[in-house]
Amino acid sequence: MIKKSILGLGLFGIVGTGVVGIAHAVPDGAVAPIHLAAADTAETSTVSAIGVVQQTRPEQGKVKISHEAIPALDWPPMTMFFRVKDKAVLEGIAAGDKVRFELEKGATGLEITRMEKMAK
Ligand SMILES: [Cu+2]
Repeated sequence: MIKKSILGLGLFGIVGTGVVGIAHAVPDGAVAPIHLAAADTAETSTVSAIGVVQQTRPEQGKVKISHEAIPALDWPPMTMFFRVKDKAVLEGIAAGDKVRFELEKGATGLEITRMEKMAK
């Protein structure tokens, strides 16, 4: 089952209106700098998702994941690159791992802040 948690309502209000659609229009490998017209409040919104790692590029701070649907973002299942907040997030993670990860809205868009392996 997909577990999701949303801390705060900010993400809904900001990316729930189609901004994430832009992220998904980006070709494989590219990371779009998405400007989110966020409020001044330094509110943190976190979304959890599950997927299977396809490729890690720690030196680029990126990871390719076939993720399950993410209802909180209105995303269907797909394979895509995500940016990680810190390459340490990818430590111990390899292609083929099933992972649960957390997405946060950073200065330039969504990025993965945490990732943990799940039992297969
Ligand atoms: Cu996606």
